[in-house]
Amino acid sequence: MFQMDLLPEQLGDLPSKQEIAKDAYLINGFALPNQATLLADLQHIISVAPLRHMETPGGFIMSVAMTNCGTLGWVTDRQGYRYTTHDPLSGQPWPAMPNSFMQLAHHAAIETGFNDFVPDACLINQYKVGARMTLHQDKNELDFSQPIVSVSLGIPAVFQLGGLSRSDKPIKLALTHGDVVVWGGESRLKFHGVMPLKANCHPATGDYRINLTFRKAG
Ligand SMILES: O=C(O)CCC(=O)C(=O)O
Ligand SMILES: [Mn+2]
Repeated sequence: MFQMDLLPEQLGDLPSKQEIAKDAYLINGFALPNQATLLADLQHIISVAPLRHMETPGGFIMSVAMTNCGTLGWVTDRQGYRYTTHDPLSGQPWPAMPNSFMQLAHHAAIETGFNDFVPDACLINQYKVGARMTLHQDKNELDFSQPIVSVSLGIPAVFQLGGLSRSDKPIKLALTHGDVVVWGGESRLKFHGVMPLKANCHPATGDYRINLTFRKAG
């Protein structure tokens, strides 16, 4: 079990939180206080389970490079989208989820009213200029009562949050370093995506945006 050594009320002035849709929130800067630890832990994960461009079931190579930590990791290949316990590249279990990741996700969920979120999967997405994620639903998880917690690091991106049908017009949110988006409840299965990344540079990540998507998958 992970340690809970920093409660949200001990973080000092909390960043602004806004409800962007029913049961969906943006908390600006929520990850900033712990960014140094998060980035160091991220480097370790990537050294063990490198970022890679996965193939979709339809045979397209994803523009976003991905890896995972936690007991379950999300993968895609010609066989489909699914969670695995092991990294298909190395044959080894995915790296353990660091305490810093677990605490961040757990506290962001509490901050938005989801009190017992303990993720078992963290998908790490790396976007370079031009990379994007088309509108999709996160629905490979077993339990939709748990929210998604999504952390943005590095260069800015435009996040889209739509409705329960693909054709619903999405709202657009500018996400910057340290922002956290949480969606659950009535929004858990809403379509969402990321617009093609514009060229930029950030001291923490260089030319890249990193996204950490926390889920209770199993
Ligand atoms: O990069 C993001 O902000 C969203 C990522 C996402 O939706 C996913 O990995 O399923
Ligand atoms: Mn998603």
